[in-house]
Amino acid sequence: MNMTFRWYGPDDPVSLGHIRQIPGITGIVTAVYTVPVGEVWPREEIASLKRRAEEKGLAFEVVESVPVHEDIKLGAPGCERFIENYCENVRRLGEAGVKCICYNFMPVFDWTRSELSRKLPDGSYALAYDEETVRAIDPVKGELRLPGWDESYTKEELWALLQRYSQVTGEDLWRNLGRFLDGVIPVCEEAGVNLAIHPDDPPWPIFGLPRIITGADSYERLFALNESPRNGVTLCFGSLAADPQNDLEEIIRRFGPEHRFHFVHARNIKHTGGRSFEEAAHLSLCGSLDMAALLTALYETGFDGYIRPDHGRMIWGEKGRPGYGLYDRALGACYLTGLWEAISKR
Ligand code: CS2
Ligand code: MN
Repeated sequence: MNMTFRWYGPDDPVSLGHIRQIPGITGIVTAVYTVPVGEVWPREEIASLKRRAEEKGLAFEVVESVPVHEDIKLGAPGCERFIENYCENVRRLGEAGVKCICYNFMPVFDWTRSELSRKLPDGSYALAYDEETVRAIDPVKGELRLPGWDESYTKEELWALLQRYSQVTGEDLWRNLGRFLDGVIPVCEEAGVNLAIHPDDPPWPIFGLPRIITGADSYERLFALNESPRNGVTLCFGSLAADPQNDLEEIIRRFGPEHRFHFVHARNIKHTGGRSFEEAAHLSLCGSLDMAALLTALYETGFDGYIRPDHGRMIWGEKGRPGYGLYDRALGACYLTGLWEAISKR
């Protein structure tokens, strides 16, 4: 198990100097943020991330994310060019020593929350998802916006993109994911890089857009699409657990022995009724997940990949990127490292 920490690059208010002081962290998880989705990352930018990390004694072996261009997800004519660019990024990252690339296959929207700053009883602030609020939103009308939405699209662009998805079904997405993996996995094999798909967050269709990486059945189907162990998963506890029907411990025990969990996002959520939830501190006693049971299942199925604390609350007056402040994630990292030590020394 390698405990890592997400860093948003030189503009992140959390510095590498802070990260190196969190006990137990061996490396960072980051990305090149200056290149448009679908294009090739310059070697100098990759090298600069590696140099900065290593100067602070931290490894740079995990990228989150190399985003997948919408044309690939749509299976649009000409998307081969974007698949080829993706392959080139895999080669360049492999040459720089990266071992694991996280990505997702969610149409248009990445993680979705209705609140970025819900005040919890202890005075901390957390991200939250309210089912009714999200259901009432029609993104095409655009009069309502959700916090954290990708502001890189204008209203017109968003409308046009949603139009392109209007006939796309879950089956279409599976077919296009299969085509993407057929192109990229052979390059991962050569480059020594694991590809790790992040589950859809939340793991159900939103705004009429299909979502396919949602639970155990998805993993069964994903692994069958391409049998290489390079074709793996970022197991995000909080994303999958948002659907109370997902039994995470069962998922870990069932698929763990296949060694396709290359990266784990460990975070806790608290179910607040139906499919609503709020994000909690990492400790089991703060949320709905039994973190000790989940880490034990990982340990017992031979997990040897990367792990990181996922979203944290805002505590102690910190201001920063929602979910990605320093303090609560650092507490989470120490807790997870402590659990792992206790489990592995039994
Ligand atoms: C992350 C995702 O902040 C988060 O919730 O887990 O944004 C994740 O980086 C992407 O979905 C992976 O491509
Ligand atoms: Mn995650």
